Amino acid sequence: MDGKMFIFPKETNTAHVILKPTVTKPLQKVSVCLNSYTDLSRRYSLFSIATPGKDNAFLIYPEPPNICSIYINQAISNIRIDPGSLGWMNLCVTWDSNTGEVHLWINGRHYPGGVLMKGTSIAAEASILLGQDQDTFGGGFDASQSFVGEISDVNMWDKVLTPEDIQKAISGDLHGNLIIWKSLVYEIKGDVLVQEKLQLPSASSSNVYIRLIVTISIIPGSSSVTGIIMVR
Ligand SMILES: [Ca+2]
Repeated sequence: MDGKMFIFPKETNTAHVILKPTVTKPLQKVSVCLNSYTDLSRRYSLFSIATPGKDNAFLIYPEPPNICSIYINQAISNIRIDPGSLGWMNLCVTWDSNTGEVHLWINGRHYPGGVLMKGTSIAAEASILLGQDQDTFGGGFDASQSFVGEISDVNMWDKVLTPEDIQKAISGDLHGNLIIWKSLVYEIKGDVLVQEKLQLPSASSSNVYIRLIVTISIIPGSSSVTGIIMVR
């Protein structure tokens, strides 16, 4: 799926993508990163894992404008986020059973997610999907919780990413080991499209990220301009 994305064109209780991990095993540590775009103003499921008896074993559930809820084994953390974060997002969630700590990263900004379900694990038998919130194992969808928009660069690890790892994942330099976007194994159900990601013509062969930081300070009688340009 390198250079491609999933498009969920409309609100349904059917459209979803089933993701097949490379290995199935109980997870005591997990990280998930993805990019998404939506203009939904209601809450929606972004990434849903159900296990037998636990429909919200791992769920990323934004509630615009300023909440992103994370579920681990049915327990919920409502994380308050910058309202400007929604729309285009690159998002990572990490969870570590040893401490129970949840961390959320949106567009490079860190939001502590508190402590959830310390000492538990996410069961090996997992139904992992995009586009719908599961209320049963692999089903129980509700159109009013469905995703409408674009999702790409979905990766999942059986470890907790460090801030440096998060940066690499956002840049496309770190690939998942359980779900690997560039060699994604998936199954589309219902109305979901696969399309090329739109990129600038000059950036057709690789992803290019440009961050421009400019600070301007004006002292009476003189002025100085400092600019930092980071190009990858
Ligand atoms: Ca659910």
